[in-house]
Amino acid sequence: MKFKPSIKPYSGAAGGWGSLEATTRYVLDSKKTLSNLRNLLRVNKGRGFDCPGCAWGDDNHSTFSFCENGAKAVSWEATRKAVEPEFFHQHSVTTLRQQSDYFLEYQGRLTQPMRYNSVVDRYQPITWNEAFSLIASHINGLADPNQLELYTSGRASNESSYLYQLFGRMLGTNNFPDCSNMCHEASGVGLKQSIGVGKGTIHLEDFEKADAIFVFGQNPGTNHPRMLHSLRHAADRGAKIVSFNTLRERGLERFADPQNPIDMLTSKSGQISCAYFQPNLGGDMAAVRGMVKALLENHRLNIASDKPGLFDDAFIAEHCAGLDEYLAAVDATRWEHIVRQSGLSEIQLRQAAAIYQHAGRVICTWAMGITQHKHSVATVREITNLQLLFGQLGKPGAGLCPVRGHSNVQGNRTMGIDEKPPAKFLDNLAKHFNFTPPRVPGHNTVEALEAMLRGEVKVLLALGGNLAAAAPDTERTARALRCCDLTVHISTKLNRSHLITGKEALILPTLGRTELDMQASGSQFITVEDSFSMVHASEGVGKPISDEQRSETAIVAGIAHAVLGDEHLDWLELADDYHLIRDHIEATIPGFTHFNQRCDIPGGFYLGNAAAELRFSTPNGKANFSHAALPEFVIPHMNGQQAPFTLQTLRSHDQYNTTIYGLDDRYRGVYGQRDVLFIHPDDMSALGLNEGELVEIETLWNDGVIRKVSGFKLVSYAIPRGNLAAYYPETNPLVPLSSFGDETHTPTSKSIPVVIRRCEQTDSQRIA
Ligand SMILES: Nc1nc2c(c(=O)[nH]1)N[C@H]1C(S)=C(S)[C@@H](COP(=O)(O)OP(=O)(O)OC[C@H]3O[C@@H](n4cnc5c(=O)[nH]c(N)nc54)[C@H](O)[C@@H]3O)O[C@H]1N2
Ligand SMILES: Nc1nc2c(c(=O)[nH]1)N[C@H]1C(S)=C(S)[C@@H](COP(=O)(O)OP(=O)(O)OC[C@H]3O[C@@H](n4cnc5c(=O)[nH]c(N)nc54)[C@H](O)[C@@H]3O)O[C@H]1N2
Ligand SMILES: [Mo]
Repeated sequence: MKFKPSIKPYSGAAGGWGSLEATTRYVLDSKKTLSNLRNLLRVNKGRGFDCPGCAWGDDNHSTFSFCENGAKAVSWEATRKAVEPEFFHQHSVTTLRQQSDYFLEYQGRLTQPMRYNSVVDRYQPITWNEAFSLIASHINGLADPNQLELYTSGRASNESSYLYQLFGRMLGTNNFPDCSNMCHEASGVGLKQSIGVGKGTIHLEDFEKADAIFVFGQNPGTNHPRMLHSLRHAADRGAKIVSFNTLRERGLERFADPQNPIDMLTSKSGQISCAYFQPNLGGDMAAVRGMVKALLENHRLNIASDKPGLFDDAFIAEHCAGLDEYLAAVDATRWEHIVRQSGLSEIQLRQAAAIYQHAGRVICTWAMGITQHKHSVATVREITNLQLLFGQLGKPGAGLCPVRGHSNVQGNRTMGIDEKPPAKFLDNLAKHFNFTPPRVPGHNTVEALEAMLRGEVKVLLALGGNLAAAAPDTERTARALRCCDLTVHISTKLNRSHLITGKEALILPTLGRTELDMQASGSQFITVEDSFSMVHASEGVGKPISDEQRSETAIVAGIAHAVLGDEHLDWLELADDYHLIRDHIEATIPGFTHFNQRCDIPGGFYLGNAAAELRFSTPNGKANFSHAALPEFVIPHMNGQQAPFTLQTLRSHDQYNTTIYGLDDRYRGVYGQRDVLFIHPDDMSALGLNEGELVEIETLWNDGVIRKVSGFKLVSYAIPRGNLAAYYPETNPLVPLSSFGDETHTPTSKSIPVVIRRCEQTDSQRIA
């Protein structure tokens, strides 16, 4: 990069000129400026294509709505740069492995199917038919279908993921590890236990009606920039926005709307949060418990003086179970425990409780700061408890809102990308397609990697994503992938997972969501589901860079056809016309009645959410309060010993997961570099270290394995003492594969027990 690394605290608001400037820089940097702009204009309009950025909902009232990071995602995909066979001829896989993730993706779009030749250590061109035959010969040679893993990343469309899961189940496996296992799994598991449905209960419009919005463990300024519009509008009309975030995040403090000319001309920026609390990593369950303790006290005081209590007694009596046990757990939790674990004072938590108490309608949102801990399910359920006490379900302007990551990760689950599929779903498949689906649960991501390490997996198929870089314990993950006989990646861009191969490996180049998808019956659209359970169509407009690229749906159909033939299903016919796939979806998944017709509804259609209508599909038919005790320690630790620091791994402003667009993190004031470690200035001086010095970070874990990265520059930051933050995926080597969430297997990417020491030099290469 041409920029000199620097640290410069950011003084502006999130959004604003900085955001527009950065957007245009990305658009102009790519060589296809005009069509990029045209693409941008079509994002989220008419049928157009769905923004491949995040899973936030679309506001159909605004005429021109895109965000800086959506613009980056679109122009990154629409580049004219191409990785041709000549590139692979020049570079061996071993030499490519020395390159950074940024370099790999920056080479451009994959254009032709490639097969790894281990003799010359290079990828070489192969035809589609040869690729499909190779896959078929491996899969048909398996002793057991469970020797296959089918990974999915959350950009895959409903149509391609539906075919993919059907293919796996017709083969006889439920091995569907996916990115969601590393992401919002705890939200699904926790919400299902509490309210019977693992999805959020609100509509986008509810942000216009809420009196207060509590944002837990989320950085929308970078990861869901369009959410800032909703927060800003809510704040402008007087709603209280309360943030719980370990770091001071600019987007949660102030926001100038880059699409509002008045804001831009007057440099006006709106305050977002009226209160900002910085809990310890993993401290949110304690924080919410503290709020409830304060609210319960006020509730009882009211009742003692013959005033109405605070809680919604009628709602609780009609819809909930487990109140007494929960209140007993709250009574049994001591303030000392709450304060120590949350890192917030009793006064602060009483303040937060007071804001909650005086708001009629409350939305709670959350993301990775809540879900990537050991006790994440308990934390999601604690947030739900708070909402249930006040009857914040089934009314406008109120509810639960896990803000999803990948643009179609929620849709993937709806389509059956699920290693533990509900029995009813399998029954529907069995009946409609007349086969016997497997009933034994399959592997999630961590279990899949462990099975690979044990030598039990022969073939890995990956529908998108970058498992090698996204999964924890980088070195063990690499070893796991190398244990496979065949690894196959359906991808748009070159990434690390292509370079850590099984004995054999294939790269299958696919069209992106922004591109025209022409099949035998004409141009195809696909569908996706956002965080608000809205399903809508998406149709690409850009001309593909190569005739050899195929759509994900066509590739999955091609693989299924080669492996299974067309005895059960005419796979290739389905790829010719996606309407036929949607007919099968309609016949097997509730909520998709008249699916094809409803794809024409602008803005899409709502799938429905039983809990939002106060119907609870839990075993007792009620919304269930949980009554877990606060864990004694929230950070996984070895032998009862607390580590001096807890590290969270998070995203910079210039990245999309493992895709690194650039080396800046503007709102946090970091430029031209990524190997930085955010630390409280007093922690730095207590260790005799100085700003800008390089350190190594080592995980304290209980298996004797040394997990260490070095060359991280110290940056003093507004973060509570004892807490650290650094970017993912550079720090993935520090997350032990065996450290995961209770009931979820989600790697504990936000609570890694570590020590730090001064060091002299950088790791030039972290992945062997
Ligand atoms: N531009 C862009 N957009 C994206 C992505 C991207 O990489 N780039 N990724 C997409 C995906 S897959 C996802 S899942 C989402 C991720 O969206 P986020 O969850 O916002 O992502 P992270 O960067 O992991 O940020 C975690 C935030 O939670 C805070 N935090 C961490 N631990 C704790 C804690 O214990 N308590 C509290 N209260 N706060 C905590 C961190 O300080 C940080 O602000 O974004 C999606 N959108
Ligand atoms: N330490 C740490 N680890 C984490 C996290 C963390 O916060 N900290 N976050 C976790 C989370 S929330 C998630 S969701 C996972 C993400 O895990 P993944 O979803 O596996 O990773 P991505 O980086 O999103 O995948 C990027 C690759 O997808 C391919 N791609 C892009 N667009 C398309 C497309 O349209 N079709 C196809 N077929 N391929 C495409 C490109 O080749 C690109 O290189 O990482 C997890 N890992
Ligand atoms: Mo995610």
